Amino acid sequence: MSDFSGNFTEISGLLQRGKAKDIIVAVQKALEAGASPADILDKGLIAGMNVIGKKFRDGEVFVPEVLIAARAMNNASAALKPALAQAGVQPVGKAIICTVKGDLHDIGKNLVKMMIEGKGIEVLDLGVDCSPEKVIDAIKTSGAKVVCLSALLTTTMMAQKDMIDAIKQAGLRDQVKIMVGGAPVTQNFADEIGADSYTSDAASAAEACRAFF
Ligand code: B1M
Repeated sequence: MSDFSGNFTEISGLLQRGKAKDIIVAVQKALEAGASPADILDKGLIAGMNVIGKKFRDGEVFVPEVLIAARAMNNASAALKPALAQAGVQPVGKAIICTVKGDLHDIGKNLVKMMIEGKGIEVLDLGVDCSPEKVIDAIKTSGAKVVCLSALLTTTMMAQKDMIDAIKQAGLRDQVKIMVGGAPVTQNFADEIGADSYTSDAASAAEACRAFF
């Protein structure tokens, strides 16, 4: 039990305002005052990221604000990591994310990654222009339960289908849920190619991903 009577709202607020330096100090102060790392994560950081996620989905904040909040989240998570490891707080699970083969767009993918991390899920980021072989290797070695595929070009949407087909052929389809997204992708397309989830924005993607754990 933590006897920390301080303010998780302050940490949440610093995250929402993207105060990347101040948030490290606030996290360290909270730890010194006896707050549990899990509470700092859940009631401070993830709570703040949930607010940003909802505002982003509702068009109240835009990409720059989300990226700035993401940077604060990364800093705060790094500051919290040793304490979390010591306290034995485990992430709820692991997901893989990438932009598919032939596609170099990564801004949306990075936002989706960050929102998913904000749900307490560890994300293995395989980057852009990602081949099915790379994803298949990662499924085998990481134990990830979810694979998230981003595509921004009409010409690379079909690489999402190729990825799903390759995962099937490798005999791994039952081990993972596959989520697809990106500006040209639709629910119909996702259904056609046999994906488990389509979402149109990063906040909904994070919610859908969390539901798979
Ligand atoms: Co490119 N580009 N681009 N581009 N680019 C688009 C996508 C385009 C629509 C521009 C246009 O013509 N109007 C067009 C695609 C047309 C089409 O196919 N229909 C296009 C083109 C043609 C190209 C090139 C072919 C241009 C050329 O070289 N002739 C080339 C292709 C390179 C390649 O990938 N092989 C190219 C290159 C580039 C840059 C490198 C210059 C740069 C990318 C830089 C980077 O990502 N690091 C770039 C950019 C920036 C864009 C635009 C302007 C912005 C994309 C972006 O980041 N949006 C874009 C036009 C536009 O969208 N207005 C365009 C912001 C981002 C937050 O949104 O990525 O949609 P988005 O992500 C959203 C959702 O889609 C969703 O959540 C995110 C946040 O809410 N989402 C998911 C994304 N992934 C998800 C996964 C999920 C769920 C939701 O589940 C797993």
